Amino acid sequence: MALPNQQTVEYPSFKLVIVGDGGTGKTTFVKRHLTGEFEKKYEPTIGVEVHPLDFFTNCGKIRFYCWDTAGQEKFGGLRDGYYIHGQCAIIMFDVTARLTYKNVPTWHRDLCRVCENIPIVLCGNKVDVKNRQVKAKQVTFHRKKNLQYYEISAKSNYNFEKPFLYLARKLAGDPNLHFVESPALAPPEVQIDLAAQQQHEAELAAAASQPLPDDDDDTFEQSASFIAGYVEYAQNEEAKKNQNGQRLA
Ligand SMILES: Nc1nc2c(ncn2[C@@H]2O[C@H](COP(=O)(O)OP(=O)(O)OP(=O)(O)O)[C@@H](O)[C@H]2O)c(=O)[nH]1
Ligand SMILES: [Mg+2]
Repeated sequence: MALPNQQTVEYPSFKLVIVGDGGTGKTTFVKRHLTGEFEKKYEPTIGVEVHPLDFFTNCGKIRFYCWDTAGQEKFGGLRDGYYIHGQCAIIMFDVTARLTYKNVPTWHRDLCRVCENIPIVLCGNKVDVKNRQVKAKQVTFHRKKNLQYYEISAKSNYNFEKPFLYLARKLAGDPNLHFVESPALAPPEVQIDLAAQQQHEAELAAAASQPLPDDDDDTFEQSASFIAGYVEYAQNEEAKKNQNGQRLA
């Protein structure tokens, strides 16, 4: 799936849509592979940027055309329009910002409206930060929707290849596919605390065997916005009544 002005390649290529709140690290993640530069300054993406990322597997080369979309509402551009013909996706949130995880169901819903039944990876980014707000065991959305989840850190290269490998295996229909060469990555910006991260991964694995919590994020978000909408409506009605009352008086 290439853009009209983009060179096409003779090996398999797939459109990968990357979504998630603004500032979660989507652009940083994509650029780890591409330019070898880590962008410290946060520059919000406007609309979408498409980058071809190649990987070498035991079955040959594979290319992901990464559609790195804007997370910020005001820079959203075509939004859902970018998802059309998406063949796989990454939904990213930031483990240091709870709201970005709360918004995951909305990104997932919007994506699935356009792209039905595509392999999707949920990524919790910035696990290099000590004071994370979303703990590994609190991440349950992937289990409800049958997605793959990885904890990643674009800044330290931790688990960089995992989402791509999962998607490549799904798209190739070969669970044994593996990468034979590591892509050239920028040197890690920070060293991850591996012992602490191993503890998080263990918690995640332990949580996977627990029953899912009753509260459904989707339902919660939807009923919360319904209640907020209703309160606004009631307040408007009340204000109208008061105005009419004043006029009649
Ligand atoms: N500590 C830490 N910071 C990161 C990591 N990844 C990205 N950042 C920082 O997070 C900020 C936002 O990164 P971007 O990649 O621009 O975020 P984005 O998701 O593309 O944002 P939008 O384009 O607005 O949707 C930047 O200041 C990055 O330096 C990470 O793994 N760890
Ligand atoms: Mg961006």
